[in-house]
Amino acid sequence: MAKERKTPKELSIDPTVVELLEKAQKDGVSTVFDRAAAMGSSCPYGLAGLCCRHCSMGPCRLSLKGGEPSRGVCGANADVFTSRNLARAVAAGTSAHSDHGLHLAYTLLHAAEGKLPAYEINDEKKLMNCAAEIGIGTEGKDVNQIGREVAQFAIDQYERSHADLVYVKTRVPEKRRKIWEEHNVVPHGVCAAVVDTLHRTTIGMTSDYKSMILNSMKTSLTNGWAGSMWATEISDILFGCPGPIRGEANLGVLSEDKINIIIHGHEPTLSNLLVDVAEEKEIQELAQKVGAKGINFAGICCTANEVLMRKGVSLAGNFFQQELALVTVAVEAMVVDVQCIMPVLPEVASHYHTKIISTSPKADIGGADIIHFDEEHATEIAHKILKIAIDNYKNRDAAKVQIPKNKTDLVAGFTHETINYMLGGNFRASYHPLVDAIKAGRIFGVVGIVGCNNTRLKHDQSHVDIATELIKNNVLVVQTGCSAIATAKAGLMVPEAKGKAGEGLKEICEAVGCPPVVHVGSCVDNTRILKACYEMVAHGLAEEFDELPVAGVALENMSEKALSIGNYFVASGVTVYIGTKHQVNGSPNVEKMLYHEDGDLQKIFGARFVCEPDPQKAVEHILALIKSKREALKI
Ligand code: SF4
Ligand code: MSK
Repeated sequence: MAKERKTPKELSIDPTVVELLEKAQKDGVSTVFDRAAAMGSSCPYGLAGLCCRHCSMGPCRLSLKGGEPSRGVCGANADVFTSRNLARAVAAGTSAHSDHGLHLAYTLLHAAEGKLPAYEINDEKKLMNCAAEIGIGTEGKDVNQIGREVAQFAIDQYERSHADLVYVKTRVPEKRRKIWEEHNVVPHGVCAAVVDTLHRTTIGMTSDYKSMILNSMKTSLTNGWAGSMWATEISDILFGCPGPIRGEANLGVLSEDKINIIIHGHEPTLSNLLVDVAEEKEIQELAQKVGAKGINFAGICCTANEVLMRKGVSLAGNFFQQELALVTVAVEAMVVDVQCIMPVLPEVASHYHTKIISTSPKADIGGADIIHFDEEHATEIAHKILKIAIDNYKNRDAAKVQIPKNKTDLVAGFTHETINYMLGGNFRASYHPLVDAIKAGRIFGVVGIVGCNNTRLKHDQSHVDIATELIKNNVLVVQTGCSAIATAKAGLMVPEAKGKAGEGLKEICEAVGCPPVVHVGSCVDNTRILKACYEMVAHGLAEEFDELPVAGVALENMSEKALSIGNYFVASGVTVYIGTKHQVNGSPNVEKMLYHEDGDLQKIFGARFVCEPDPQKAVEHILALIKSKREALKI
C-alpha cells in the first residue's frame, strides 16, 4: 500500500528542497520522495533480514513471528540469515571505499612514474610525513621515487592478502590492538578481506552468527584503517592537504548567467582537473562565445566535499538534492563518477536540457552520455566534457530557470593536520590544547556526525538538530559526507556560529578562529576522525579509544558504506548512533549482539550501535555517554 503523501515541508527542512519539490511536481518529475511514497511499507521480510537469495534453492523466507518456516531449505536459521546478509552489506561498503582508495594509489604510482601528464605530487610535506610514518627512507631519493615507493606500499596494503596494515601499528593504541588480537579481528590485506567475507557468506559456510558478525567487523576495520585511510592520505599527497577555505552551500550557488556544471560522486581525480582546465583561456573564451559569463562549478555528495576542501568549489547540496539540481533548469552538465549516483538521473534530465555525463567505467549510468575517464588522457577528456557543457548552454530555457535564493557561507578544510597547527601553531603543532580544553571541560566531548540522507527520516533534520544541540552543550562536532553538507547549509560552519555554542566551546572557537562544527571532508575522510582519536590518546587524554569522551552519529544512514563505517568505529571503540536499524531484527540474538548494553559488541569492543531516530533523544543519550566517559577518566 502506498504511504500517505507528505507535503514538501514535511519531507525536508531545507527551503530549497521544499521549493524545488513543488516545481518538480508541476514539471511532472518524480523524485526520491515520490518513489519512497509509492514504494509503501518496506517488505517486512527484507526489513527483518529474513529473506535469503544466496542459492537457487531459494529465495527462502522465514516466519516473521518465530513460527514455521524457521529454517531455509538448506537449514539456515534466522541468526544465519540476518548475520550473513549484514556481513555481505559490510563487505560491499568496504569494497566501495577501498576500490576508490586503490585506484588513487595507482594514480599516485603512475603520476610518480611520469606516465600521467595531468597529475603530479602536490603536497611534498604530506608525502614526506607519510613516508616517515610507514618507514620508507627518503634520504638521497627524489620526490617521485618516494612517491612511487609510497604508492607501491599502499597498493600492497590492498592487494597482498596477509599484509600487516601499517596504520594499525602506527595509529592504534596497544590496548585496542590486543582486543583485536584476542578476538581474531586484526585486519590484514584489504581486498582479501572482502573476498574472505563473501566466501564465508555463501551457502554451507559460516553458520555461527557471532563468528559472522566478528568477521564483518574485521573486514570493516580494513576499510577504516587502510582502504579509506589510504584514500585520504593519497588524495592529500596528489591534490594537496586541505586547509581552512571559504565556500558557499546550497542550490542558490547556481548561476543565472554562467554555465553551471555539477560534479557528483566521490572521486577527486577528474573533478579537480575539470576545475583547473576550466580556467584555461581557450575554455573561458568558448564560454563567452556562447553568451555565458563564465563557468560555475558546484558539487553534490562527496566529490563536492573533495573539491570544496581543496579548491573552494561551492556545495550544491547533498544526496537528496541531486535530482532537484536538474529541476532548476540551470544545469548544463552533471558530471558523475562513482557511488551515490541515482540511476534515475538521465530520466529526470530528459525533462530539461541537462546532459548527464557518466565518467567511471565502473559505474556506467544507463541513459547517460558515457565518456570514460582515464588518467592518461585526463586533460583531453576534461576538455571534451567542458565543451559539451558549454555547447549545451544554448539549450537552456532562461524563462524556465528557477534557482532558489538560499545559500550560506561556510569554512571547510579542517583535517587532523589543520586542527594540530591551528591549536598548537606551526612550530609547536600539537593536540595538547584540544586535550587540555577537554580535560578542563571547556570542550565536553567530540562527536562525529556523518552519513547520508534516508527517506525514512526528514531530510537533513537529524544532522542539523543534533549538531545544534551538541554545540550548545560544548561538544565539538566534526563532520563528513552529506551530513557536513546539511549543517553547512544550515549555517553552522562559519566562525560566527560560535554564538550558538556553549560558553566553553565558544571560547575555543574565538581563540582558534574555527567554527563549532568543523568540516573534515568526504566519506573516506572519516579516517581523519580516527586519526584525531589517536592523537587524543597519544596526547594523554585516555589510554584507549573506548575511554575517550567521543561518539559517532549517522542518523540518516543509508548506504552499505555507512554500515562499514559504523562497524569500524564500533570495533575501534566508538559507540555509533544510527536512525535506521540494520535489517536484522528477525534474529533477537543478532540484535542483542549489535545493540544491547550486555551484547557482545559492547563486551568485546567497549562500544555498540544505538538506534535512536529521534534527534532529541539521541542527543540526550550521547551527552549521558560522554558524561560517563568523563567520569571514568576523572575529568
Ligand atoms: Fe535458502 Fe539456504 Fe539457499 Fe539461502 S542459502 S536461499 S536459506 S537454501
Ligand atoms: S555521499 S555515502 S549519501 S554521505 Fe559520500 Fe552522502 Fe552517504 Fe553517499
